[in-house]
This record gives sequence, C-alpha cells and structure tokens, in this order.
Amino acid sequence: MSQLIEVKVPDIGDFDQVPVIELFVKVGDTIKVDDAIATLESDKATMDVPSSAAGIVKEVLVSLGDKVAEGTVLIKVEAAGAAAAAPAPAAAAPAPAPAAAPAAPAPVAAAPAAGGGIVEVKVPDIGDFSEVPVIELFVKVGDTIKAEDAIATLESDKATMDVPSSATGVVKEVLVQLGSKVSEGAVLIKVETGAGAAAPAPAAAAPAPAASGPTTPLADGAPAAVAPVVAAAPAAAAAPSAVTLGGKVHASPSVRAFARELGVDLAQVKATGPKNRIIQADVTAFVKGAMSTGVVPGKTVAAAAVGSLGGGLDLLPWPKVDFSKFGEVEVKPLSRIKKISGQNLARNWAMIPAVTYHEDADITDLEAFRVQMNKEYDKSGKKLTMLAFIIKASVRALQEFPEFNTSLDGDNLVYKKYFNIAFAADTPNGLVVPVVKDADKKSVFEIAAETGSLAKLARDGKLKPADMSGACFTISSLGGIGGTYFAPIVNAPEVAILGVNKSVIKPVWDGKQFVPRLTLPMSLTADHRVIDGALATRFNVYLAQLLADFRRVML
Ligand code: CAO
Repeated sequence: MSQLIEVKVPDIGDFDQVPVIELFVKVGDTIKVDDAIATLESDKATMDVPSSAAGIVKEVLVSLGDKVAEGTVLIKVEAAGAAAAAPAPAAAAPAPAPAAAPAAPAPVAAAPAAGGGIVEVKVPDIGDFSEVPVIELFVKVGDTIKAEDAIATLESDKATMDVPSSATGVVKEVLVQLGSKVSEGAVLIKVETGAGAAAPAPAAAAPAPAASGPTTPLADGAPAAVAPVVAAAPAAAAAPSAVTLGGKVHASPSVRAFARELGVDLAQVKATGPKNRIIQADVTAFVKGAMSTGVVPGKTVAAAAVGSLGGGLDLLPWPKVDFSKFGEVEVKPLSRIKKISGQNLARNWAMIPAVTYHEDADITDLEAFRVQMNKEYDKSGKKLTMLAFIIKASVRALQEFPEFNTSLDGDNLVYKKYFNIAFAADTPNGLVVPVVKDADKKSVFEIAAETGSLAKLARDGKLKPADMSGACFTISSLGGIGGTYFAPIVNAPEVAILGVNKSVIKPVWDGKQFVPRLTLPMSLTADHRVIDGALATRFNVYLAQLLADFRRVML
C-alpha cells in the first residue's frame, strides 16, 4: 500500500531562512533514501538535504531561491511499500538527517599567533565522525590563502565537509594527503601568517600541539565554517583515484559525488551557480560538451573516447524557463524514439562539419515513365515510387563516387563494397530510418515494395534493430509533403545524406525558350572531412543526370 511521506529540512543548526540553491528532483522522479533533494546555502555553509524516503516524488513544494528552515517540507514522496518508507519516524516530525552532522558550523581550530607566526589549521568539531578520509586537498606548500578558503574536503559515507582555513597567510606545511584519515583536532596545514593576518585567536599562547584538545572558537565569531553537509555520498566516495583532484572549486557534496561518478575534474568545469558555484547542470553541460566534441579539457573524463585536444564547445547549460509564468502549458514526455534520435542528431550536428549542396533534377521523363509503368502494372499490385527510383539512382552515384559510400574510422576511411540505403520514415512516434539492404542487387519494383513494407513496419512500431542497421547512405524524402529545399543532418557514421522535396513544374530555358519541366529539388549534406564541395557538386550533378535520363543508370 502506498503512502505519502513528507521530506523535510532536517536540523540545520543555527541556520534559518536558508535559500535553496539547487533542486535535484522533479515530480515523477524515482528516488532512493539518501538521494540528494536540494542544496541549501547560507553565507557560511552549504548543505545537501538527502531524502529520508524512497519512492516516487509526488510533489515538490519549493523552488530555487525559496528560503527554508528546519521542518520545511521540501517534497512529498509516494513510498512503494512499507519497506521503502523513510527511516523517519513520522511524516510530521522533521526528517532527521541521516548523518549526525554538526548542528552548526563548528569553529575551526586555529592555534593562535600574535602579530604573525605559524598557525595550525585543524579539523574542527565534526560531530560523531572520526577517521574520515580526506578526499580533496586544495592547498599545497607555498600557496597564499585567505581565512575561509577551503583547505580540504572530508567525506565519510554519510557526510561531506569542506574545511575552511582559519588563517590568512602562506602555507608552510601540509600534514595530510589524499586518503589520510582524520578526526577532530588533526592538524591539516601550518600557515605562516603576517602581522595582523593571523587567525583571530584569542591569545598569543604557544601554538597548540598537533591533535591537541578541543577546538578554539574564533574570538570574533568569524565564519570559520565547516560546511556541515549531509550528503548522499557514494559508498566508494573515499576513492580519490577516480577523480583528478585539482584546484579550488566550489560545489556542493552531491555535485562533487556526481562529478566523481562521471570521472569529471571539477576544476575543468565552468561554474554558473551563485557565487561561482558549480551546479549539477554545469557538470552535465561539461560532459555533453566533451562527448559531442570528443574533446575533454585536461583529458579527465575517463570514459570519453577522445580524439585530439582542442577547444570544447563551452556551451551554456540549457535554459530553464518556467513557461507557465507566461501562459498555460502542458508537459508531455518525449517519445522514446525522439529521445534516442535526438541524442544522435545532436551529436551528428555538433561533430560533423557538414555542408549542404542543392541541385534540381529534371524528372519530367522519369515521372512520365513511372506513371506509365504504374498504369501498365496496375493489376499486378506492383507500384513504382519516386523514392525507389531515387534509391536506385543513388546506388549508381555511390558506385561512381565511392567516397560517398564510406565511413570515417579515426584516421582511416572505410570504403564499403555493399550498397545499403536507408530512408527516413515519418511515424507518429518520431523519425526512424529503415534500411534497404543490397539495393544494388534489387530492381526498382523490389525496392519500391520493400520501402513500402518497411515504412508500414515503421509506422506500426514493428521495425527490428536489424531493419535499421548497416546503412551506407540515407535518403530523406519530404516529396509527399512539400517544401523546396532543406539541410538534412548526416546520419553518422555515414558521410552524406540526400534530402528531396516535392517536385514542381518550373520554367527551364532550353536555349530558345522556357519550357515547363518537372523539377525535383535535391539537398545533399556531406561531411566535409571526407567530401569537399567540388566532389559533392559533381555527385549532385551526376545524380540529377541519372534522374533526368534513367537509362544512364544501366551504363
Ligand atoms: N515530388 C512530388 N510528389 C511526390 C514526391 C516528390 N518528390 N515524392 C512522393 N510524392 C508523392 C507520391 O507520389 C505520393 O503520391 P500518390 O499517392 O499520388 O502516389 C505522395 O507523394 C505520398 O508519397 P509518400 O511520401 O507517402 O511515399 P514515398 O514513397 O514518397 O515516401 C516515406 C515514403 C516513408 C519516405 C514517406 O512516407 C515519409 O515518411 N517521408 C518523410 C520523411 C521525413 O520525415 N524526412 C525528414 C527527415 S529530417 O527531419
């Protein structure tokens, strides 16, 4: 039996009215216990609020920028069953944070220094945690740092904490390394402070010994904040090898975990969040840019099969607009086909330096022949389509211009000796691209019959993966609809695609007079890495000649 569970802001210590700076869930999302729901950020701390419930998000009660406090309901979750319910005792009570995060930013231990000297920056009170691994180190010997600069990130299996410096000065010693396990009081670094730049420690007593007693509160209450973040840290979080650890970056623990999961070096990611903070969308945009360009700055996306180095697209994140502010809207999910083809189209559009070349083919005689043949074969059930003639002519053109029947494979060009021609088929669920295999060995009648049956399978959603694979060249025919010219997107790893629109009678000068000719508008898009403009135009001219006098196909 399902039940609605309210996920609330847990005890966040002294903080009140903290703005929501990131929201990770939307209605309909399936979430697990500990999944990060939102990031809250005050001027002193950043906190990820994890879910206390598993199930489907039914309501999101906050928006970006909303100010929340302990007990504010963030989302309502429909639990799949009792087993999926939150560890929270009751929906009415504030969901406790899974980790015993410090109730408020704990003051950083800073050994005092008078008028300059060596200050030890220690792990502050981090609540119940001990032996917490250092997963990021932001400073090295010689760095000049300011009070509040992040020194290190500690991460247990339940919480992630940035430890800021309590001192301004020059780093003289770094006493921990990645993977070191630390507890409250452990000295992380020693900082040489200049006169007046020292930590605002109360007295010029002797420097506190390493791992000495309790932390010393900052005398002026300066924000020596440890970000008491309760993060959905992955179990393997402490494995720093998964990430290229770099310079100082500002990101919430969940964003760090997300980046780590994808192998992204946050130092390479452009921040668009408040106060130059990296948000999840920035990481996503970085990965998309890297994948679409094959270029990974610093080569730190381990999963990407990268080509040569160069500038990334450096795209802005996709704009998030609340359209309902401007009028009534209805949200419908994209079809599965659209989601898959959209990704392919985006990659092909972004990665292929494509140029589209236009040509008109005079199909007056071909159309007359087609109409005549269809009359003659009327009773046989056979039918010739213009698309089938175009496929047949294209095969001949591919044989004449073998570069069009290739695929790029790194620095090699793979020449195909077979002629499988794909055609775009419009279906209620989106565009699919079935393939006529070995079109060189088939008659125009056979091709017409096959495109007809493949198009029907496409419309009925019954195409199998094998029906859509192995293409050498694609034809996109909008001839049954209209249009004049368009710029089709190359269907990678093919190197060219032919688009055709509706044929129209046009006046054509025959040397003495204008004569009406049935003209087929052709748009050939080719990958310029393989096919240059002269070759593409020759291909188009040749194809137009074939269609103008189909006897040439036999030559
Ligand atoms: N000029 C003029 N008329 C044409 C024509 C052309 N270039 N091509 C087709 N026609 C006519 C046909 O002769 C047919 O007329 P009749 O019914 O009188 O015979 C009519 O238009 C409808 O043809 P059709 O489009 O249904 O059939 P087809 O064999 O030409 O095309 C298919 C089949 C599957 C390619 C087509 O149905 C289709 O889905 N086209 C859309 C492809 C598409 O979306 N491309 C865009 C991809 S990029 O976003």
